Amino acid sequence: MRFHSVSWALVLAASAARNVYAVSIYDVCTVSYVNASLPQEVTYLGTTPVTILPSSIQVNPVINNTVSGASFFPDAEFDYCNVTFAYTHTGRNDSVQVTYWLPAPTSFKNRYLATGGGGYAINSGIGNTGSLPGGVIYGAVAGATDGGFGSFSNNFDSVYIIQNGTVDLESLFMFGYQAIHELTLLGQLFTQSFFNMSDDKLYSYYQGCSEGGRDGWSQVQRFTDFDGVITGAPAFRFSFQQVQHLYSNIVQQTLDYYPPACELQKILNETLAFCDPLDGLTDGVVARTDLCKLQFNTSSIVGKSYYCPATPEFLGFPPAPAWPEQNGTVAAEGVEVANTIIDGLHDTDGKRVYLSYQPSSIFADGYTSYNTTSSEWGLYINSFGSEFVARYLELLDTSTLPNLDGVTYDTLKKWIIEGWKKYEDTLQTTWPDLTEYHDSGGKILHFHGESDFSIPTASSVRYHESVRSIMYSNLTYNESTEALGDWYRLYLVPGAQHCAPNAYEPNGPFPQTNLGVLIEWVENGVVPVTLNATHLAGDKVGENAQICAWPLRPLWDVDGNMDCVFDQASIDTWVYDFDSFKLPVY
Ligand SMILES: *[C@@H]1O[C@H](CO)[C@@H](O)[C@H](O)[C@H]1NC(C)=O
Ligand SMILES: *[C@@H]1O[C@H](CO)[C@@H](O)[C@H](O)[C@H]1NC(C)=O
Ligand SMILES: *[C@@H]1O[C@H](CO)[C@@H](O)[C@H](O)[C@H]1NC(C)=O
Ligand SMILES: *[C@@H]1O[C@H](CO)[C@@H](O)[C@H](O)[C@H]1NC(C)=O
Ligand SMILES: *[C@@H]1O[C@H](CO)[C@@H](O)[C@H](O)[C@H]1NC(C)=O
Ligand SMILES: *[C@@H]1O[C@H](CO)[C@@H](O)[C@H](O)[C@H]1NC(C)=O
Ligand SMILES: *[C@@H]1O[C@H](CO)[C@@H](O)[C@H](O)[C@H]1NC(C)=O
Ligand SMILES: *[C@@H]1O[C@H](CO)[C@@H](O)[C@H](O)[C@H]1NC(C)=O
Ligand SMILES: *[C@@H]1O[C@H](CO)[C@@H](O)[C@H](O)[C@H]1NC(C)=O
Ligand SMILES: *[C@@H]1O[C@H](CO)[C@@H](O)[C@H](O)[C@H]1NC(C)=O
Ligand SMILES: *[C@@H]1O[C@H](CO)[C@@H](O)[C@H](O)[C@H]1NC(C)=O
Ligand SMILES: *[C@@H]1O[C@H](CO)[C@@H](O)[C@H](O)[C@H]1NC(C)=O
Ligand SMILES: [Ca+2]
Repeated sequence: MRFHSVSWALVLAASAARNVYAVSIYDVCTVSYVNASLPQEVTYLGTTPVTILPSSIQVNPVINNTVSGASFFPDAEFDYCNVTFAYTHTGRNDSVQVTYWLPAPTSFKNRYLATGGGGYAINSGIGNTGSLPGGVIYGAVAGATDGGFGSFSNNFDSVYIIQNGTVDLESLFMFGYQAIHELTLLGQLFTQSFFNMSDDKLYSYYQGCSEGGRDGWSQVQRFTDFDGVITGAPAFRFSFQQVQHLYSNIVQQTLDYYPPACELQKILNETLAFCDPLDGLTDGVVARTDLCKLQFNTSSIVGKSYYCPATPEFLGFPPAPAWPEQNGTVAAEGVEVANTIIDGLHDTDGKRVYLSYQPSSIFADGYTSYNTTSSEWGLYINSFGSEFVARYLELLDTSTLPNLDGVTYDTLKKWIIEGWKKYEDTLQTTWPDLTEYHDSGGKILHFHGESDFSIPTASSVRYHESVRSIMYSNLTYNESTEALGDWYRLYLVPGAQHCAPNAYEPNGPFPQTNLGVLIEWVENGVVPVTLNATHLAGDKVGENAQICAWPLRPLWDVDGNMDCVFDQASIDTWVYDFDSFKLPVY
């Protein structure tokens, strides 16, 4: 009873602090009301003066909007006020467009959500398939920016090179971290003013995956804008991440063996079949890629026959060339290529330069192309890695390297170092001391698909370990893990691919309700001991699942119950010594 009355008092106090909005969306979703809610004079976003361009303001209510089938938020129907306008950096005469989706006044819950991009995009699109609905359905004003790159669909790579050798540094800093920071500070001002919040607490969140994950870290490492952030599969340690996309190509070139695409798919399928049950549950999901690394001897695949039908060129993600029908048996050279890819980049002295994908990931960087004239398999140059070297290192206005002639493992290392130095203060995004963010009370929910084929899962583990060891150097492993877990938690999502569920492991769950979980943590103190997830496909579609927090690993018993266990040998497979470098690599 006592408890009961105490919680009632808290509930009443909480609701008393919130505004009651009598107005309808039609009353306030107008150009004049939005205009009046925005700063009329030069305003400072942090230290940066900006001016809103009043003639740019566009506003319209959107009623009964429905969203469904998204990975990062549940299906929903909602109304929102669709606001778009531009501002200029005072004195620079540039133009940065932002868009904010505001919940109807009756649905607003004193929350703000900033969203980020993917690839070289700084937003995930500004329609229902982007990230903005994910905020509105939780009562948050949700914002996205065009970074000043010309339009919401123009990416950073289309504006960075003014002409060969001449770069636009302003756009680099905007992409690196500044645009999301400005989007956030402006969005907070606008939200408070639009909803007459006066002194009410506005909870601020960030959600993004891939480049959007890096965007999130770029903020946490520099600012204290947020109460909580969600960073999925971040594209950080940028030069390492981008150059490693070329590693699979260089493995093939070095070993002089270009596996037919179907041979690599057969190696993948055999890996999935052997490693699936190691986690205790035979469900087609490799929830323990670490046990897979420890126990699967891939030479058992040599000699197995494979078949694949012809497939047309695919220019989506990940891109693939046209492949003919393929029949054959797995060669020892094919297995060696696969093993070397998974082992990760070493220099010619045998010292480790970087880490790689987990077994169970498709070999997207290792795709090969078929020459119908010579009937031979050859390189299919990875587009991310190739663009990074051509555009961001060589500063050429092109998306591709013409070839990889003469490129060795040592060349990759050289490119990594060059990019590291060039972009250390903008794109690298691995600053490991998060004291200011932590002291401000901020929370971090970091997740990564365990079968990610585009950003190695171990890349996230490494950064989490860097933060743990830098911030808690005086504590034991267990003490520091516990202390860090109070505010920064990492989850590896079984079977998930890059920021999405995985057709190869359809029975894996996906953390669709991350923002709901983060809100519970920030606003109600509910620590996500395990991460809430949902089966979005497969045999258990619609069912709930829970995902273990690193360093604990999932293990199912004979009754099909999952435990999160501590397994030192498994953890060790995730930790790497980059002894090729004298400097620490966070
Ligand atoms: C916005 O407000 C300013 C100042 O009140 C006014 O001068 C301007 O005309 C308004 N613009 C629009 C588009 O309503
Ligand atoms: C939201 O506003 C933008 C800018 O005016 C417009 O292009 C877009 O079509 C609007 N979306 C909807 C659903 O009304
Ligand atoms: C929105 O849906 C409600 C309930 O179905 C309906 O009454 C209303 O007319 C719809 N409004 C618009 C603008 O479509
Ligand atoms: C600012 O930019 C606009 C549009 O790009 C251009 O018309 C104007 O001349 C510029 N003003 C200055 C002071 O450069
Ligand atoms: C904010 O206050 C103004 C002035 O009282 C009022 O016109 C407006 O409707 C209020 N806005 C909301 C969202 O309640
Ligand atoms: C691999 O497994 C998938 C089903 O997950 C199947 O469609 C494909 O044909 C298999 N590939 C080979 C080479 O056996
Ligand atoms: C894997 O199997 C091959 C062939 O049976 C054997 O030669 C090799 O030693 C095994 N490797 C390991 C690490 O056990
Ligand atoms: C590949 O094998 C299948 C049956 O396994 C057969 O139908 C097909 O003709 C073969 N294709 C080629 C190109 O050898
Ligand atoms: C395909 O092979 C032919 C014959 O060897 C060669 O002339 C041609 O350059 C090759 N094409 C590509 C794209 O490598
Ligand atoms: C810029 O470099 C690219 C790649 O080398 C080249 O194709 C292009 O012609 C160059 N542009 C100019 C204007 O020199
Ligand atoms: C370890 O360092 C942290 C942060 O500086 C400090 O709060 C804590 O008291 C220290 N713990 C011990 C056991 O010295
Ligand atoms: C957890 O996920 C289930 C669906 O699997 C959902 O119904 C529930 O609301 C989620 N919990 C939170 C806190 O979002
Ligand atoms: Ca399994």
